[in-house]
Amino acid sequence: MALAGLVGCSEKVPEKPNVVVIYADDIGYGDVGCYGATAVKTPHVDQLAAQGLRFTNAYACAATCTPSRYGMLTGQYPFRRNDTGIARGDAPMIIRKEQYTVGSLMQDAGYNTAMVGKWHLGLGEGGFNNQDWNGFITPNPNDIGFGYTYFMAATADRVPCVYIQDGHVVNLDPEDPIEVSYTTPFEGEPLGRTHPELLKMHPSHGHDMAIVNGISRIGYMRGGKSALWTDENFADSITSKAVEFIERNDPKVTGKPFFLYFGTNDVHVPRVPNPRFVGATDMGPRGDAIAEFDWSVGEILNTLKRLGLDENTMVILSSDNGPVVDDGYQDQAVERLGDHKPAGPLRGGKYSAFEAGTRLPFIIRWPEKIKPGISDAAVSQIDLMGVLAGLTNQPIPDNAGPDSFYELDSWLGQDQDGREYVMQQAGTLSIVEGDWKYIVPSKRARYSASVDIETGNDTVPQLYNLKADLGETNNLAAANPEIVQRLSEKLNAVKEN
Ligand code: NG6
Ligand code: CA
Repeated sequence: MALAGLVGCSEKVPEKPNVVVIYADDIGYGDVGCYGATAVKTPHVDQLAAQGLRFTNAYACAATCTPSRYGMLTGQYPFRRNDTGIARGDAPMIIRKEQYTVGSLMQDAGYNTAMVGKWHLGLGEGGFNNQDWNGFITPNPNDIGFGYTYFMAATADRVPCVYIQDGHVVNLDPEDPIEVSYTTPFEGEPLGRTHPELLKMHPSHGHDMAIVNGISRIGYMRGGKSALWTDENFADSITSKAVEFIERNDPKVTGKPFFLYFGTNDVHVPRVPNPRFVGATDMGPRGDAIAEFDWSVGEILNTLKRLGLDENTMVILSSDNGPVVDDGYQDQAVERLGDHKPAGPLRGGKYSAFEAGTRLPFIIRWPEKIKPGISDAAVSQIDLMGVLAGLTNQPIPDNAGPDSFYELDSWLGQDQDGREYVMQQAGTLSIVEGDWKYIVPSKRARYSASVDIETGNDTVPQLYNLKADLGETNNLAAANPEIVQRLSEKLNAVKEN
């Protein structure tokens, strides 16, 4: 059905659109203007929404980064494997070399492809204290469908604090090799916990190991001085690489469309926006990092416009998981939050099975095909592969993207219902179907004090009517055993599929 709409015989077959996925880190449902934020201005995100389709009911696969990205890029639920939790900075590559990704799909469909920014899905084969950062690191994202790559291995708060381009650490001096360990400090290297006087930003919990750029991180690291990043330049650096990729891959010159997966570091910790954005909000670094994110979005949109590519480029903007205020650094995020509601009307946050963990801003703009508006259709990032397959008319190999559906119609605003159900993963699994959400019972803690987030775990089944009770305050499970049973059976069927 979806395909017929695009390649119908009465219509001229349109040129395949370029596709840009802008993927924020830890930006919540209420963090940008078009979803209700007022304490920070996000004119570029808002413009994208005004010119495109803004979804109110869109989900990431999980409430943390690694599983969310795994699901979106492979089309396989992260809970199907036990090694998709938040990855260490030296984790071996999680997506296997032989796995099919959205990058592979787009290459097969004739696109030039790239991933720029945050990776956090492991690298190489050695892994776990055994990664060699000084040669060609393989396998890497170039092996799974991304023709050009420029990224950080994990997160800004995890070592090694270096950029990697096409498998090589950028600006590495061979005379000063990098050593990384996640278990043992290197002799003579100052640490956050032993030398707090060297820090310009102090941890609030964890993050007391290697010091890079006056900020202590997770993990130990030595060497690689010439390759170390400067947090203040992070957005500039990755945004310029993304812009250069678009410029180099202008289809008018290459004859091929492009696909860019751009993962920002904003607004993950440590939040150290460029001085240009310091003071952009009254909220301190977390608010200023949102302003910096918006700037990055603007740079991408301006580039598309300048090259005359904006009409036939599908821009998808979302986030990997919900918001957290104190995620481990004393950066004034709590003290200066004011009235800002990072999760908007939703309960929970990052790490949480409640809605704020996975329900996120989700905007798609494609002027040639999508009528601007708001969609309440249920959509999930797990469908990126299916949607891009439909969009490019490119078949997916049999075993690829097993959980990804051809939801092209809902992503283009032509179907107001969307997915029949949406699976979510936090400490436990949940399923949303229509107005109902069911959270599987779990013995895990109900509250995480360090981040001040309700995790959504409970030892009893939870059932919420999201239409009547978006804030998930009224557990209706006991009163509706048959709905609990139906959703629980559905969830198990998907899980065991
Ligand atoms: C947690 C970190 C947190 C953040 C998160 C991953 C501590 C105490 N907390 O373990 O700061 O890095 O992992 O975030 O170390 S994510 O968005 O990449 O999933
Ligand atoms: Ca994240």
